[in-house]
Amino acid sequence: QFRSVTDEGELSTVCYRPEGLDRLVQQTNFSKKELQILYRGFKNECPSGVVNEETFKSIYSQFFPQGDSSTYAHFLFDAFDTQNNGAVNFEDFVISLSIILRGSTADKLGWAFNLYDINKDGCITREEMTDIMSSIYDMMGKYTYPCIKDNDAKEHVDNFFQKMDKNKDGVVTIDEFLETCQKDENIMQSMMMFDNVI
Ligand SMILES: *[C@@H]1O[C@H](CO)[C@@H](O)[C@H](O)[C@H]1NC(C)=O
Ligand SMILES: [Ca+2]
Ligand SMILES: [Ca+2]
Repeated sequence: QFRSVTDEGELSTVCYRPEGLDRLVQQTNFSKKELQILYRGFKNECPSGVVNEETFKSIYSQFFPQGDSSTYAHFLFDAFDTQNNGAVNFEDFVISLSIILRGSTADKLGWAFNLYDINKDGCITREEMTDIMSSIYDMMGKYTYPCIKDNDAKEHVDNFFQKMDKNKDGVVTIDEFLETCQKDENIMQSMMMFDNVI
């Protein structure tokens, strides 16, 4: 629902610390008005002012009722939880959202890399990519995509490493990832990147 903020032409009166809001106008590519609308939605969903992993899981299960989205929601939460403290506040949330919706291509790719790098050590391993792919397949559900077999996840991962792992050392670094993705835009689509599922 956050995608349509720009279409939502109504003005809102929200109680938000003006200094915080001005700082977010600088840090993100959202206008003050968009931030106010986002903040109202955020407070509505999460009156406590922070989102935890359970909230992510519950939101994703509503969007993907036919599958099991809990593992993907867990990975996604970790990517939003940049301070790694189990809670995503409004600032964390809109900074990621701004990158995803309004960032440059390199920004978006950097965000996706961080999502796939499950243990956040700076490289994507085959195991990490397999876990991500499986979580996406689980989320989509076997009934919606009956032709998906377990083998497809492995094929996706093989394909990913063949294209990305330039020096063949078994891991994909951010440099390898950016270089390959920026040369070949179709990779983004074929890898089922987050555009489809966030
Ligand atoms: C805002 O957009 C510009 C241009 O696309 C980009 O370079 C910048 O990184 C973006 N910032 C955020 C936080 O998304
Ligand atoms: Ca890693
Ligand atoms: Ca490599």
